[in-house]
Formats: sequence, structure tokens, C-alpha cells
Amino acid sequence: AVGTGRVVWLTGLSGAGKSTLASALHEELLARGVAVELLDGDAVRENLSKGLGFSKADRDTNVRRIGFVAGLLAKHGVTVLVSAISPYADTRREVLAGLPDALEVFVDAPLDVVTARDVKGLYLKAIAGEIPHFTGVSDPYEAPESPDLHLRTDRISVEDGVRQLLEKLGV
Ligand code: GGZ
Repeated sequence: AVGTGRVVWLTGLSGAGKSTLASALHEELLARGVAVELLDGDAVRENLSKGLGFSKADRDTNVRRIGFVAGLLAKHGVTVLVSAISPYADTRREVLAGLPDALEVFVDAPLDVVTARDVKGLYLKAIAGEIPHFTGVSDPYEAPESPDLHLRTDRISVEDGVRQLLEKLGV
């Protein structure tokens, strides 16, 4: 065995910066020779969770699948970076409890900020009622009450976020 890998679970609204931080941290860890894998919401939904929608049941299934795969990888010493809205506190708690030493990271930008950014134009559509069950607009997001790390992405740079993540990881 090569020791247990750490799971870094990034949760937060669409557009809060989860994928940006995860991929920047991924690059940084790769450069340091760390065995690291990225489980990003978008890629997961195109493959592992293809066909799932955005009901609570489907989101929970998605989150549990990600947790399952993350656990398998971590068992073999891989550091796993998860980026998924994972909006339900109870499901996050359950999944994270099954992952030894997992770090819960709240990637946080206020709703008005992510709405103004609207990188993919999804908030405009959601507000217009064109996307039902859109997190933060017409579907809940339950913020972590005591995350291991709380990153306010409207106040800090990507570089600063990565620095804080590396520090939490102890690398
Ligand atoms: C939230 C949605 C929705 C709805 C499509 N609600 O910013 P994005 O575009 O690239 O990331 C979002 C992604 C959410 O997938 P996750 O797997 O992270 O969600 S969960 O953890 O809740 O299962 C967004 C897009 O899909 N998207 N419809 N209704 N985000």
C-alpha cells in the first residue's frame, strides 16, 4: 500500500470558482509529483453520472457516486479533488464521513456576485425560469456550517486560494 490519499471536496454554487480552484490545485500538485485525480462535476455528469438530472434524488446519487470513486482512488494513495455543487448538507456529511481525512472546502461567492459574473449565462436563464431547479435561484444550496476551509472567491485570488488549499493539505 502507498498510504491513503486525501479527498479535497469543493462545494459551492455554480460559478463560485470550484472548477477553477480545483484545476489550479491539480496543476500545482502534479508539478510537485503528487498522485492526484480530479473529479469535476461537468466531466462526471458526462460520464459516471450521465443521464442524471437535478432533483434532490439525482443530485444525491451523483454526490454518492463521486464519493464512492473518490474513496477507491484515495485508498490507493491518490489525492482526489472533487468539484461538485453538492448542495445538500446531510448528503455531504454522510459521504464525507466515509472518506478518511477528507477536507470540506466551501467555495463561496455571494449569489449576487455569481449572478453578475454569470460565466455561462445560466443564472440569466434560471432567473427567467428557463432552467428549473437551478441551485441558488430555484433550488436550495445548504452552505457548510463548519468547513475545513472557507474561501471567499470574490475577495481572494485563485493563487491565494491554491496557497490556502496547499497549506491545509500540508504540502
Ligand atoms: C445547478 C446546473 C443545473 C441546475 C445545469 N442547478 O457551473 P456549471 O453549470 O458548469 O456547473 C453546474 C453543473 C452542476 O453539476 P453538479 O454535478 O456540480 O451538481 S450537483 O453536485 O448538485 O449534483 C451547472 C450545470 O451543471 N447545471 N443545470 N439546475 N447547476
